[in-house]
Amino acid sequence: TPRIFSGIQPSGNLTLGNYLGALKRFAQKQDEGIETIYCLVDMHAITVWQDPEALRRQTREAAAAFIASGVDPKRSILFNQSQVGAHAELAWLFNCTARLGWMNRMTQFKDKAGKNAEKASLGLYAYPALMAADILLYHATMVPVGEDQKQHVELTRDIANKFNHDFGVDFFPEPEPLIEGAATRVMSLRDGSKKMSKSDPSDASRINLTDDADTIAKKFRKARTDAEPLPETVEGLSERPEARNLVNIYAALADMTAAQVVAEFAGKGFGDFKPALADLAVEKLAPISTEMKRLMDDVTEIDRILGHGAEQADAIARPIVEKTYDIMGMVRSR
Ligand code: AQP
Repeated sequence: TPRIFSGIQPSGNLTLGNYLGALKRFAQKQDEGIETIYCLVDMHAITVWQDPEALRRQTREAAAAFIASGVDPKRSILFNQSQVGAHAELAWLFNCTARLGWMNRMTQFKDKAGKNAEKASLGLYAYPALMAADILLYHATMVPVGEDQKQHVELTRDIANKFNHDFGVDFFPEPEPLIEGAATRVMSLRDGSKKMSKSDPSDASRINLTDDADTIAKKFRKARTDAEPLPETVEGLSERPEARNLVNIYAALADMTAAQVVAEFAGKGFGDFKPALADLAVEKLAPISTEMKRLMDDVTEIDRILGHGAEQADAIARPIVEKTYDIMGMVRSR
């Protein structure tokens, strides 16, 4: 049976990129009646420094963002990773399956470690093995992610395949990345060649889910663009990354295709398009930020949801990690 697993790092304010690339689709998958498991991956977040108080707040805020985006804790399992110890356990077993050469090819490590890779944490380097554990711990078959995570899901398949081959079993499925929709890679509003990211030092580069209407309008108004009007067809966007990004954001927010958006705005300049985009973004995001604020007023409810989700997740994960130890020859006698 198909089962979906995906996660988000509670490492800062969630962005419009996280919403369109992940949260909005998480809710859609749940509504399609597929079994869905969603995780706030706090153990991934600490691969770079996190202030403890900030991490606690961001984890609860990210949980609020899931719920406000339509993930229903009654129909999806929603929890934070560190409350289910099996993630760390299976990650260690996969550290012994994955090869250094595979890790060396991961572009996210290179991007995040930057020039001074000697100073990066060992955890940042091993991140993809923990992500493989997150997914395979539930025998998940589908992983909705943005374009940037495709390489990690492919590595997960390699780990599953090598494990099965090494031990002569058919135990771990090879999961598929689900990269769908008009906004699989939302770009920075300041630089059309960089992805929109919650850790970008420039706040103007992104729309945060908690931004108010004026801030959203201002950020879109100041978004970098060229001076041409919108083209007649999407092909006309191919050499215009900033314009294409804004069209894709509009399309994803409105549940349209980029071609439909271009057809509607053909010949109009950004003086017309940007305010329309800002209005649409405010219309879609304002209810989410209002609901997030309400949920954050009393975090006991969020904590209860995460605790209950962790129990549900553990009930699936525990037998799978136990079976993995057994396959590898570790004595199980308690
Ligand atoms: N710009 C984006 N466009 C589309 N999808 C995106 N995602 C992130 N940014 C974009 C998707 O959101 C999910 C969760 O990502 P994450 O928080 O685990 O880590 P990330 O991909 O590293 O995201 P950020 O915002 O760039 O975080 P930081 O700055 O902390 O590294 C994933 O499905 C991702 O594809």
